[in-house]
Formats: sequence, C-alpha cells, structure tokens
Amino acid sequence: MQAKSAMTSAMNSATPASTLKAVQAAKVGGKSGGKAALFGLPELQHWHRVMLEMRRFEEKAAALYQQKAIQGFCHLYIGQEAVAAGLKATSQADEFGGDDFITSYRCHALGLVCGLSMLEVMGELTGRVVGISKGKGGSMHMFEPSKGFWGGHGIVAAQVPLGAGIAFARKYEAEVLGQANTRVSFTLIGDGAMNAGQVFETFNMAALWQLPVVFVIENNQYGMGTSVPRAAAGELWKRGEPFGIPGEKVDGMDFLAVAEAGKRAADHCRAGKGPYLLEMDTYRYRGNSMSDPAKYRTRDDVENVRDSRDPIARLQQQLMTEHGMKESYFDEVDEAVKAAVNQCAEEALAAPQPGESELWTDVYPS
Ligand SMILES: Cc1ncc(C[n+]2csc(CCOP(=O)(O)OP(=O)(O)O)c2C)c(N)n1
Ligand SMILES: [Mg+2]
Repeated sequence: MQAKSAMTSAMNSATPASTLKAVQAAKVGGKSGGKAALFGLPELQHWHRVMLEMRRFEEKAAALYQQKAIQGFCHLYIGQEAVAAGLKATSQADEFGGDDFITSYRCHALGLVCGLSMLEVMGELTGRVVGISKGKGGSMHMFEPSKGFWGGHGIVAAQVPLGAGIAFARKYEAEVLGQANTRVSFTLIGDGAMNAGQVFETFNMAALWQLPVVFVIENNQYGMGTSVPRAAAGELWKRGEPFGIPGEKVDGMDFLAVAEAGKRAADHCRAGKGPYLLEMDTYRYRGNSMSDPAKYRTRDDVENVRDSRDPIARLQQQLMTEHGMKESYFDEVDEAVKAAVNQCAEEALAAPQPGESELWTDVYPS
C-alpha cells in the first residue's frame, strides 16, 4: 500500500524538499516534544499560505456578515489556523482514501484545508447554489465525505461519537472486509464540549474497541463566554487516562508542534494501538460567533496573544530567520490571497440562491 502525505500530494509542483533545519517544537506540557524535521522549505511555504488563506477568507466572511450578505450563525476560526493546517499536513492517503476529519460548527477552515474550494465554502455561507450544500446548510453544515470532510455539526459534542463511528467503519473495513486501509479519524472537540457525557461514552467505546481515532481538543480557552477554568475540572489532556488513552498537551498555535504531535498520534493509531488524545492550546481571536460582543475578556487579552503567539506570524518569522526569506515574499503572497478571496466572494454573491424546488430535495424523514 502506498501511503502518501497530504503535504506531498498538495505539493506536486514543488521542487524537491530541502531538509528543514531541526526546529525545536514549542511545547507547553504533557509529553509533547522532540525535534521536527518533517517539512522542507516548499512545504512550509505552502502551509504558511494555507493558513493565510483561512485567515483572509474568514476576515472577508466577517465583513460580509456585517453587511448582512451572510446571515444566521457564523463561527470564525481566526487564531486557530495552525490546528487544522498542522493536522492535515501530516495526514495520509492510501489507495482507499485519505484520513477522515470531523469537527463542530467552527468548520470553514477545516473544510478548506480538506479540499473544498473557497467558492464552495463562501457560496454556502452566502446561501447560494454554488455552496457545498447548495446554499441550504449555511455556516455550520458543510460536508464532503469524498474528501474526508465529515462536517460541520451544530450540536456541541455531536461530532465526537460520529468521529469514533468513522474510525469503527475503517477498522471494520480492514478487519472484516479485508481492506488494508490505514485511515485515521481526526475528531476535533471544543474545550466546552469536553464536559458533555457523550464524550466519555465515546472514549470508553473507542478504547474498548481500539479504534483508530485521534481526539483533538481545541482548547481555545472559552466555551461561549465561559473560560475553561470555570467549566472544567482537571487537565483536559488527561481525560483519556481512565480509559487508557494516551494524551498530551501541545502548543496549538505552532504549526510544527501540531504537525509533529498529529503524526505521533496518527502513527499510534495506524500501528493498531487504539485512540490517542491531543489537547491543542490555542485561542480564538473573535467571539464565539459573529453575534458575540465578547465582554468576558479585554481587547488587551486578545492583543497579547496575537502579538506573542499568532500562528501565521510565527511561521513567517521562522521562514525569515531560518531560510532567509524576505518580507516582500510574504507581502506578495498576501496580496494574491486577498485577491483570490475577493474574487470568490464576488462569484458567490453573483450566483443565484436555491430555487423553491430545492425545498423538497435532500430531505430525509426519519
Ligand atoms: C448541545 C448544545 N448545547 C449548547 C449549545 C450552544 N453552544 C453553541 S457554541 C457553544 C460553546 C461550545 O464551546 P467549545 O466546545 O469550547 O467550542 P468553541 O465554540 O470554543 O469552538 C455552546 C454551548 C449547542 N450548540 N449545543
Ligand atoms: Mg472553546
């Protein structure tokens, strides 16, 4: 079986990878650590651009929301980009398909990194037929299972048992149907969602059946307006311990640290050792959703994190100091990304809304 990393397939036009000088992965606790030499310069440039695309795309979405061109719920991922990018960067594909990803309503960036086009996501946000759910799902309901992207779930923690279910299917395909796949289910969970009962039920079954699932807690410090210390007892990365699920805490605003940890976790699953848990220490710069005035923290709180830990600025800095890249390169990339985002917004808004006949399609009575 030919395993191929997402990075390699995304980089098919790249020059051969030069070896990245060993970079000390930032770590904040747990068992995270070690040297990262996973990526060469072309790959790092690629993933820097991917994170910038997420950022500029969502800034545009915020502007369109304020203009009422996007309505309903809209939860932005700004600040958390390194998590989706770092996990995807070390995910793999084999002849049966790629690794699977599932998350909450905060799903636009993960959709993009899994291969949805900007137009498919922006079309969905603006309720247009060009959207990935034909404009009928909106911000929280985007899916493309053929690309390993399983959504997009509005009910807090609902994606967690579903993520384990995907892992169960992969194990069943391998062990019962004889399909030698090595696919892993990356199941993303908010810090607030970690207190939901179904998460513990899922941990039990995933450990009992040794499912290939990486539970990724995105600890962005808040569940709506409630900070983690007010809501959660103990350390989140240790919550798998009673079930024998190894866990570690990772600097979720360091692309390389996320990628390293994602690889460690996925390797564990692929070796048939069952589930793994990663707590990503990250931060959301915007409110819970666009309608949240975020009065539970100060502007300075956000600025301090943005100034010291921003994942895009950090990778840019690393590329400049370790690879001698010039600021002008990053300015050019930024201009190109902004142009692509503006164009996709124009195209989305020029597309029609779904017609009345669409009221009667994709409806599943139960
Ligand atoms: C079962 C359920 N209860 C409450 C809500 C309302 N709600 C929407 S977002 C949210 C916060 C969840 O926080 P967290 O899991 O930390 O994820 P984050 O929003 O920070 O990504 C809540 C409680 C919901 N959607 N579903
Ligand atoms: Mg949270």
